[in-house]
Amino acid sequence: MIADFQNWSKGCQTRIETFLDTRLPVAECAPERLHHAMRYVVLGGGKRVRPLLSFAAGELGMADEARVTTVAAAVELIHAYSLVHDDLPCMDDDILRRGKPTCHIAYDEATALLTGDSLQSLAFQLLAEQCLADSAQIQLEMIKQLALASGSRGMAGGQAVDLASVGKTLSLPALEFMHIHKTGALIRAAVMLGARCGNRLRDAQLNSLDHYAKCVGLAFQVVDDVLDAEATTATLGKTAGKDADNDKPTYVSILGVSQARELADTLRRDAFQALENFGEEATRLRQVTDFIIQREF
Ligand code: GRG
Repeated sequence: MIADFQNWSKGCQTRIETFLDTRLPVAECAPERLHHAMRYVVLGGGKRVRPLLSFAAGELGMADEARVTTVAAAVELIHAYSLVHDDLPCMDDDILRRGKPTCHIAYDEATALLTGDSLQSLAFQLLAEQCLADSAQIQLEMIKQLALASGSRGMAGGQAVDLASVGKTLSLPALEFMHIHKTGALIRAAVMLGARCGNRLRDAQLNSLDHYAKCVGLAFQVVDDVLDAEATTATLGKTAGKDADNDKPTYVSILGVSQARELADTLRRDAFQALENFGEEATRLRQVTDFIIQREF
């Protein structure tokens, strides 16, 4: 079973890497420095958790693999852009990402800003230039969903709350609100866009899947907080212990490590429950959920 998941996830990771490699502008094309930086931050790193979720949800929705590859790549580009901007001195100010110097360290701040901007634009270009759903209306809804998930009512909004909460004590619901937006919205989009490339799922099933995605998004963040507190910089490929150093409220600062781990398990159970009306066709989603909960980096 584990070997089967490893083979499947390797296949997905190779597919997404090859697709991104061909869709990112070549480094030799002007402006060379910007294109080089875009390729530097996107290619050859990261766990590709969001693409794995899109592929697993795509299998559930019986979606065409080429369509899912495109939406998975678009979501990963938005994620990569968010990491580049998050690492800037005006935000988290970090020097290490995916085991190598952050974009503004390897290049410069202006290039990092433009790299993030360009990755975000490329994501929407990919979604607009190919047929990804059975109707133009569904495809437009998918594009809107990614825009909402990325913007002020999604990831960027969550980041704004995060920056404003440094040095403050947050209640658990306030922390949850922040993460549902900052991390959860994009994870939810990864799942829903993957499923909506196909046409198998009815509205009630899409609602169950959306609930699953919300639970997984939150679980992802709870585990991220635990890893930040417990893992090493070498294992994570990014600076460990940043949350405590920056005096940021986290699940670990509010609950402690062991209760935070219990919360991750509860969210895993809730996620599995949301999938209970699905059969074997949701096996990949269950496996990706466990990969997210059990990951060590
Ligand atoms: C700058 C608009 C804007 C948003 C930034 C997502 C985010 C918001 C910042 C990232 C900072 C951070 C470490 C958030 C915690 C959760 C998270 C997104 C971790 C990194 O994601 P992984 O573990 O990374 O999927 P890889 O490198 O594996 O892709």
